[in-house]
Amino acid sequence: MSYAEAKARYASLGVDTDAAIARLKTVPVALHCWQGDDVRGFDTDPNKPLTGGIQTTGNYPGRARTPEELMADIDQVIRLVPGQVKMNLHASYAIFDEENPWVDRDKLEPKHFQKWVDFCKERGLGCDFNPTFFSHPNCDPLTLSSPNEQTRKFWVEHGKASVRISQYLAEELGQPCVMNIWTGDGFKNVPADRIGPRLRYKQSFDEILSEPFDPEMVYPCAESKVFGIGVESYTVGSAEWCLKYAASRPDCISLMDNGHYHPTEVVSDKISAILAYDKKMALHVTRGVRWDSDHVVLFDDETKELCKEIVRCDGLDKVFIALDYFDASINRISAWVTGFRNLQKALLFALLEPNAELKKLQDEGNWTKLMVMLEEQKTMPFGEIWDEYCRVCGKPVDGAWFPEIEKYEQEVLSKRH
Ligand code: RNT
Ligand code: ZN
Repeated sequence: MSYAEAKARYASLGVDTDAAIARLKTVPVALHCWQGDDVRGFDTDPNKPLTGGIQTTGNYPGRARTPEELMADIDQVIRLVPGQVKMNLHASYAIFDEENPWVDRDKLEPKHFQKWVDFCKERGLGCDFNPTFFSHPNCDPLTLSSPNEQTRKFWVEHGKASVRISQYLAEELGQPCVMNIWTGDGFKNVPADRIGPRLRYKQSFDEILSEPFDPEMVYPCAESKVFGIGVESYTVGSAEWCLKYAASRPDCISLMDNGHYHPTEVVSDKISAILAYDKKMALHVTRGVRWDSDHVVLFDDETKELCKEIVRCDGLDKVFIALDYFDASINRISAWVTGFRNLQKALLFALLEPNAELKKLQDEGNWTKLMVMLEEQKTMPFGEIWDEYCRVCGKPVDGAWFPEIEKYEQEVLSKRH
């Protein structure tokens, strides 16, 4: 089947495939720098353990060890994915050199991210930012909720430094910067005081956000979690805590990571609930598997449902989409590209639904026809539209990108020892 034939099939449902393609091209999706080096960053000993309840497993060869290697790998990803990439950095990816020697996280400055700004400018990308509250000796293991005032202050200062860096990224790149606050604060064992850490957490967030920033350009978020590995009994920044915190301030938005809920609970159903109240929200798109919340994103049911909800809620400009996963057991660039392409596929799939017609059927109570139409969507000639989207973006179609990765592995990654 040709694109023209597939387009005609969709047109018979009232769906304009060219319009869907044109719309998707403008939607930024944040690419997480941390898939390339197993969340190690450049600001502490690369052999330190990953803490905060997150874990990478596997030791596939070719991990990026320097900013230059990581940037080269990201370039390889950008060459192979259609759509509008936005960078997403963690504070631990600060770049130090002779001119700007190492400083601890509470002393980070915009200048430590200047090379990333240059990287983004050369490629026309915006950039999101994340303070890094894990894998550091000052996690006791708590950070922003620590009862040790010196520890808590250190992390508040890190948060404030991150606000200044986010403002700098937004100004330099001319695009808003989503600044996400996630910590692994919580306990392996059953606590006796659940409210103390949550009150300190609130105070710390307030202190961080007292740092001046332009709310039109910097969007601070609170990301919740249900539990992490080694943090099974209690999480300070739970779903309720984060929702209530974001609701308490006009300048803070909710970030939902779809790996951070109970196994049968889905974020796709939560998007409309948030957008019924808020003009903005943020997502970490990932794939939870049993205890792990960070597997590579697939073109699976929940990824499709998430994207359908974004589109159906008219949320493409309201929901800030970021990828968040880290797999060290397979080629890391393939992991990045697979997840990014799958998210693009899911968004395109969602944009190709006859949503006005489906909504009408629901409102009329015609659940019979609604079910039939929803099922028939699944076998529409989507692959042809997807190929066309890749071509329009000047990026390889399915089948054409993986050989590039194999070549890069052979020529570049396999030489990293
Ligand atoms: C961890 C959170 C968090 C991290 C990144 C590295 O469970 O999802 O977003 O994955 O900040
Ligand atoms: Zn996340």
